[in-house]
Amino acid sequence: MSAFSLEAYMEDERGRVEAALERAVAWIREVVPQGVADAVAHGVLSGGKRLRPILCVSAYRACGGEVREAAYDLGAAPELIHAYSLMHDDLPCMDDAELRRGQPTTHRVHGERRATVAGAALIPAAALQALRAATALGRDEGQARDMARTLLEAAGAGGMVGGQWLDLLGEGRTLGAEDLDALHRRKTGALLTASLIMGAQAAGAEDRALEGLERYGRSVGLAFQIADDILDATSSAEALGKHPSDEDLDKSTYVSSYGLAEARRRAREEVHRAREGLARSGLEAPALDALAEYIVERRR
Ligand code: GRG
Repeated sequence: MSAFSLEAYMEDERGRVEAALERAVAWIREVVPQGVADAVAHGVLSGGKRLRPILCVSAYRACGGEVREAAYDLGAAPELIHAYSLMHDDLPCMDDAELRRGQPTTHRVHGERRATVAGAALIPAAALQALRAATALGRDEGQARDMARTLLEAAGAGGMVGGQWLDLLGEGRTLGAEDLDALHRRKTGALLTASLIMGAQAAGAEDRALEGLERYGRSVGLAFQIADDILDATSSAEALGKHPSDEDLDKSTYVSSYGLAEARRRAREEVHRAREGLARSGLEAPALDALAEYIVERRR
């Protein structure tokens, strides 16, 4: 355990994830018109922590999967959904954001129409990416379909899109603890959890491992969002590379609802739960263990 270096692990994993995302964008370029493809490339290849693919491959590895290129191609699938969600979230009809990851947002560079079409193109592309990668990893048709379903359920109205809607409805209102948790379990937690489950499904994991990862994902998802709210409230737009902030948008956050100290306490509590959930499943997963800590300690 003590020999595990998360920093080295993440640097290595990010390199492989970037390569997979470049392969995915090259494939998308073959089928969509140039202007849209450029907007896709901007949204997908503009940096970011690449947490979803790293979680996916880490779960795959923890469940005994033999890591090869196709595992990163699988991890790219939830990242394509994530990229679309950020592109659409930044649009003038949503948060009207000008800055993301320290760079002008996709619609500011490529225009609103191209950013909208590029985001929409990424949804079926992500599903196809999951199916192709599952097949390349030796899963049969039914198993590949299950993996694509995991992704699409998390991305859809019962998951991220539903969470986004609750978020929009919450603007200008004070949300209670339960509403805040319900919103973020869908908006952020569902896709993070699906990334883990897809990795586990690709490795043919048993129910006990899947349940452990589900518990881990639920807690890590909440911890991630609380940390995001803390960063939003305590860092500048320059440091975060993101504008506008939640406060500018008049959104309820864990910090506005609980205060900074209690938000920090809750984030730590969720990390503890996540690690406990993992340990109970019997999975040997130093990377996932360390990632749970990273999720609340990160600076961006
Ligand atoms: C049209 C109702 C409707 C929905 C469309 C726009 C949308 C779907 C969903 C948006 C949901 C959303 C923005 C979720 C992201 C939440 C979040 C915490 C993002 C930041 O994730 P990080 O920190 O980002 O992993 P990086 O930049 O590191 O990739």
